[in-house]
Amino acid sequence: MKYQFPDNFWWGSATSATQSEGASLQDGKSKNIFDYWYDISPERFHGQIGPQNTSTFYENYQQDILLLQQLGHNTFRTSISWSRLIPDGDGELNPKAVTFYNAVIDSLLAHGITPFINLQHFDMPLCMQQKGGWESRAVVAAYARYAKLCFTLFGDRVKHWFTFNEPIVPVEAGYLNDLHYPCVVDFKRAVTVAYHMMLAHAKAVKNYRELAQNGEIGIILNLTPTYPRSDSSPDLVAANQADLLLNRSFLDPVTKGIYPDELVALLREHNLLPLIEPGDCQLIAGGIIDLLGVNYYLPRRVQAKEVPTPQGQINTPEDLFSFYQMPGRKINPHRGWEIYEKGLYDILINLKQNYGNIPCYISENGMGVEGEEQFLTPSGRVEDDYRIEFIREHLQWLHQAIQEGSNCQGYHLWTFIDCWSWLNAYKNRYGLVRLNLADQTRVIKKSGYWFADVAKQNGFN
Ligand code: BGP
Repeated sequence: MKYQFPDNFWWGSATSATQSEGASLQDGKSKNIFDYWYDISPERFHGQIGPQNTSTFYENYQQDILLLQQLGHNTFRTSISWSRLIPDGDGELNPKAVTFYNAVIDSLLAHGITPFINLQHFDMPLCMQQKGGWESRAVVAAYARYAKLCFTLFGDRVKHWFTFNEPIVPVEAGYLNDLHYPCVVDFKRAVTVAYHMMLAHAKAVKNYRELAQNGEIGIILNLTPTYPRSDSSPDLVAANQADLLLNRSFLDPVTKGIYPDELVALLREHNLLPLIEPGDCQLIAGGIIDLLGVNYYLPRRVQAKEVPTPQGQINTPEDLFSFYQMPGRKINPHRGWEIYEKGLYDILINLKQNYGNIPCYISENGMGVEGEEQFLTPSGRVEDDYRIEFIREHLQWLHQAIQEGSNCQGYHLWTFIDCWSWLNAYKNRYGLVRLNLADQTRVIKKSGYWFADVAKQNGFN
């Protein structure tokens, strides 16, 4: 069978500033929260490897863009580092950063690759975190100014913008689960962080539309589909609450301009509502996106709590429901994540049926594998057939969704080159290109050649 994708389908990959640029404190860049956290708690990072150098895109972007071309990319997403562009968060531009991002954008375009630019990928400038981070409305205003500066500087050439990557991650990892700095565990503060990120998103969208630059603006969400353990009423309630808190808290406002009533009621019931100021609802209503990026790695399986948490003692979302491991699940043992290819299809059909079939694309999907050196051939190439299989099986479900009318316009892999991961450093390799950490050389893996061929044929057999 031939899996043929629509004309002009986007084939590419995604990365982020912190995970690829390196030069984390060079040429005027100030610290972001990961630079700082590594300074004070290196033991929280796998192998005690921090974000200083990552995959050296800052130095080697020209070489990397040539690789992207070899990998058949017609599109590529990265992010701008706020702490590189505006080192004090809210003041002067860093001219070296402007030169760098201009060079990257121009080089991508010169090689026939459309740049997709994201404004924030977990990397809050430290100075902004010290002013309260997303708990502060002043930081929301500074972000909106930063966004506007980006549009003004680069919007003549960049026509696909994203306000955030996975905004739920700073909420969960930074304010609920003690996984990212600032390592707070506080449900009410987490809700405020999420709400303020939504206000920041809506302000950026407003600024973008006022400039009338004739492009698209969106957001990238990790729409982890939620599956209840069973059809019993408590399991269904638990799954619905997880979905409201972890998916629809961003998906609904960015696509419908309004939060789900059920979510508002749930937050009110547990005294978790944030401070809502006059004008907020109008602002959020204006934040409806043009394009949705969907990151998909794994499903979320949910069951009711064995013993319900007493009213008044709800301190984290997991006081409302429990996660559930499906017996016999397929798993990527390196990352500990279930592999469930059909989840991609379920997300796209949900967007079609319940979200007006909004234009979207798969903005991240991929497989991190530890110890890939064992698959190196004598010529130095990684024979990563497992990655090819992973991508192919997801693309088959994506194709099925498109056949059924999904408005999905592309597929971006995480990621083109093995890169530094927030907690796992280089433990799990995700790239189509192997990065040799000792000398920074780059060698295309078997999956890279396969991916380039799929992109060229706009499909596969
Ligand atoms: C996504 C992030 C990426 C990337 C990826 C892989 O959630 O947007 O930045 O890191 O996950 O996850 P990890 O690096 O944790 O293995």
